[in-house]
Amino acid sequence: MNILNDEFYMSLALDMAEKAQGQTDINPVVGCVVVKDGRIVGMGAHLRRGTGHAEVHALNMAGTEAEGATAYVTLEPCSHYGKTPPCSDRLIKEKVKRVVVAAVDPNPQVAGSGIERLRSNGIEVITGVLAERSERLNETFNKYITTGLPFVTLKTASTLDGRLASRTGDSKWISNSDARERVHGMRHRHQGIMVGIGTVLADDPELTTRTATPGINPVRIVIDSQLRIPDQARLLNTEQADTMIVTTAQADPVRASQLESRGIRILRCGEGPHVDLTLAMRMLGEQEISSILLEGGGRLNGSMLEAGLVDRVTLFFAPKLIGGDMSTFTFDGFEKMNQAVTLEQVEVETLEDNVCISGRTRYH
Ligand code: AOF
Ligand code: ZN
Repeated sequence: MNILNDEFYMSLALDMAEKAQGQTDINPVVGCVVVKDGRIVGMGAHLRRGTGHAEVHALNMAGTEAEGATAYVTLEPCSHYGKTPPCSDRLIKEKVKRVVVAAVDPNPQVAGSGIERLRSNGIEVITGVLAERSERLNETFNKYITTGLPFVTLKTASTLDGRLASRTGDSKWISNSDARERVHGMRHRHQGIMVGIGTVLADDPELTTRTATPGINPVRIVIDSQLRIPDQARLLNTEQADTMIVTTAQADPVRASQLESRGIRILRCGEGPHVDLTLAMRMLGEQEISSILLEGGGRLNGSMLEAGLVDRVTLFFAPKLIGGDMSTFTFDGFEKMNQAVTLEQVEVETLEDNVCISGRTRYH
């Protein structure tokens, strides 16, 4: 698209926001472009929680050119004092003439009041330009800010017959290198990465972000109701990334303090014998973990799905058939087809001979 219209500039603002995914902590990704007389005079993105919002960077660049200009913002300008002052006030102060917004900010402290404030100060405001793309970029933020719960993306890499490993537990490698590279990008974009103790015992994973360019490591979260994690597990080496273990009130306090003395955070969720996953999500949210990439194994995948705690499913399939019972989802299963968890907004992508299917879950 190369016509100079609202979508042209908004897509540039969205491109900036998209590239900042994974580095804004619990904050949304936001981009802003300021245009005056057919020329871009300022642009910016929110890059880190606690630092300037997108509008502030773009307006600083525009300087006096902001007067009479149009500002394109991927998220409604804020109207509250958070870690930074309200962007809507700044747009008013700079005498911007028109503001084009993609999505409304679902933060209850904002939720339309930023737009209201601009309008009541005589600024023309247009909303909904490329809104869906903005909402998709901030799907984790949108859930967390309205519920306090982390957004969970369940990812699997399986054979075509839905197996995570061979019957002897061999899993290296199922998916191709493009799919594996994609997963590391997903790790970068989530604040937490979660596995069950079964996966730790079977694979001794590192769960760090290994991409061609350095990525950010999510906090590693292990669901381990009896603190069975072995001393030599790679996840207990916290040089590169933090580790949290989610267990129960029944867990051995001596083992817990040994682990804590190695810098591991222990979260007790429920009386046991199993971890209360619903409570775990609430407690992880309280720890300001707003997004989690769930990487299995089959038992934890099944339990999380059954408990209705999965928001997005991203499944990579390799064209292989292996049989056995190492299923991607291990749980009793629903009785009727109309109880199935269905996917919406489904996206299908081929990565050479692998296929990725992703969608938002809908529970019945
Ligand atoms: C904007 N532009 O670039 C961002 C916005 O603690 P603070 O001050 O950083 O405020 C965080 C809240 O501000 C966040 O929850 C969301 O509602 C909004 N983020 N708003 O106008 C931005 N990052
Ligand atoms: Zn703001």
